[in-house]
Amino acid sequence: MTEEDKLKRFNICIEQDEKIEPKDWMPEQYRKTMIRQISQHAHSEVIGMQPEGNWVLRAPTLRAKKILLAKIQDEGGHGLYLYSAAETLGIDRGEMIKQLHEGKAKYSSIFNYPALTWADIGAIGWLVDGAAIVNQVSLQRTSYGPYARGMVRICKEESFHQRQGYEIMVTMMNGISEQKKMAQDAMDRWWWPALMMFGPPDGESVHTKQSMQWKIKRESNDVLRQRFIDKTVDQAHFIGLEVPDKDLKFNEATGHWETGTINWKEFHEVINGNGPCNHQRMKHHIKAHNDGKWVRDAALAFAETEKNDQKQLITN
Ligand code: BYC
Repeated sequence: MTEEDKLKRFNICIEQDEKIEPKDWMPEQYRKTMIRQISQHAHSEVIGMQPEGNWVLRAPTLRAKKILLAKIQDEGGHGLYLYSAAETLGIDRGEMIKQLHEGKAKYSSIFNYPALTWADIGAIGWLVDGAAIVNQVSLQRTSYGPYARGMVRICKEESFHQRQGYEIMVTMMNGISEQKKMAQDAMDRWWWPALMMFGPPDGESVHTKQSMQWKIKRESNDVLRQRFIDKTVDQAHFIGLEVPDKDLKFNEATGHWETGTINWKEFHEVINGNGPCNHQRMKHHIKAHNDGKWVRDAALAFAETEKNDQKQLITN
């Protein structure tokens, strides 16, 4: 089959909403885009364990600690599914980690903000996982098979994460005035960064047009951001939280909440390495990776022994 025929077949597949699978032919740029997005998604899941890990030893009850531990473990698992999905495209996990450590691969801007109080754990679950679900429900229909299937499982777990976060916020808003203040303070600090998670506005998004044509992205950054805003503003008001936006208003004609302007200068600062915690997050990841080298070496040595034992068994 000529390259032209292969491209034709690929385009028909996309048009008919069939999944692209690892051994299928795909344009090199499609492969590169998928590796970029899936590996950045995987890095986000793993780096995202850090702000929450900060609170495991200070969770207010045993129940809260168990829930938080389970959630953090889930995030690690999501990272693993996603690294595996990216590996089906021909890149090695070690190479992806190297790109992260060298600053060549990004991870979500949101994880460069600190988790200062227990209410931040509520805000992360409710707002950060809430935003992630809106994005990931849409990605369940992405055109690359292994990524789409990974998203189905991840969304189920994110749904539990979002609810546990909202439960923390509800508890605090039903508490004493200090707890209410703490919950509002967390809302004030996490609201705008959560809106930035969806990426730059459509007019400035470099990858959206091509990614939508290939059905990698099924909806644009602004469409998903608006969906999150509409859901979340009502949830905030229901428990008595204020949205930190003096320009927020409900547009009766469109049925949507309209927000003030997002500080895109802050977003660019954060994704270019200058957020409040970028340095700390990378330093911690590099240290954990280096500290874990002996585990990887031991696992490889064990696999080698097993392989040799198998060989001997066959020759005997
Ligand atoms: N942060 O052309 P655009 C979680 C970059 S973790 C950093 O719109 P695209 C959780 C973008 O990469 C869930 N960078 O790009 C875990 C590009 O730069 P490069 C994380 C961002 O790809 C633990 C440039 O800006 N979810 O839930 O079409 C605890 C131009 O952007 C961001 C995912 O990773 C950002 N926010 O669209 C709790 C979802 N936004 O690569 C919770 C998967 C944009 O050219 N990813 N950039 O250097 C996606 O859906 C898409 O990649 C995005 C961006 C919507 C994020």
